Amino acid sequence: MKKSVIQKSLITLLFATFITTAQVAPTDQGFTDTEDLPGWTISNQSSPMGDSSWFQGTSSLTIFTAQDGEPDSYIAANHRNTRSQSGTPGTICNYLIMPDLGNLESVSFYSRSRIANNNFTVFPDRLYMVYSPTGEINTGNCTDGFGDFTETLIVINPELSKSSDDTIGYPLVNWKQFSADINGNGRVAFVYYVEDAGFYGNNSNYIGIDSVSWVLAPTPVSQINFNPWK
Ligand SMILES: [Ca+2]
Repeated sequence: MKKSVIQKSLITLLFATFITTAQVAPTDQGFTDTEDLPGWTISNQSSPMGDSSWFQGTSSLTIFTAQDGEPDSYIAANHRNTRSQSGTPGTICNYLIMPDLGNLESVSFYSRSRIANNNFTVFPDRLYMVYSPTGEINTGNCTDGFGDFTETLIVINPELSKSSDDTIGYPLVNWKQFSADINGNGRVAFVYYVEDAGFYGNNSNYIGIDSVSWVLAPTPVSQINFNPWK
């Protein structure tokens, strides 16, 4: 082997090592494994409390598959977040709180719901994206507020419409992307909030969230550890 080829190989190897050892903070979450979500917090405040919370999506084609990645790689919640009884529906109020990510510029994600198993009926779903400016993550019961999450950034299907028009109701057939500007250090949460919900309710079925991504604000020069004297 010529010397120049050996040198070139060595440089390539060193560069590859540098690339694989460089620590880059993640800027997205694709929900490959919802049991392994470092820094994410789940808080189900539904009333009455149900037997499900946020869980791994399903790969079943008859429900729906992920927006991106493996078929089940999304996070889901459903009408069983509350335990309703005949004549007394429940209120779903289930938080999926993002980690403390620092100074956020914006957050985007995909979401969708589905038409019922009879391929006809719509049990409307609703999702809030809310923001805690202080970074505290105490949760409210939804009916009286969202606790520390005092700012509402996005509401998907605010009026619990059964419309198949995804500019009015929840996207029922395809995933749709949503995004919001944040410009702050607080915490962001998704809240599955549906009244008259549960198996016996007129509302709530099954929703998914996938491909959450975020943009961090550039570090201001004043915050860089730069000493003007030496
Ligand atoms: Ca995914």
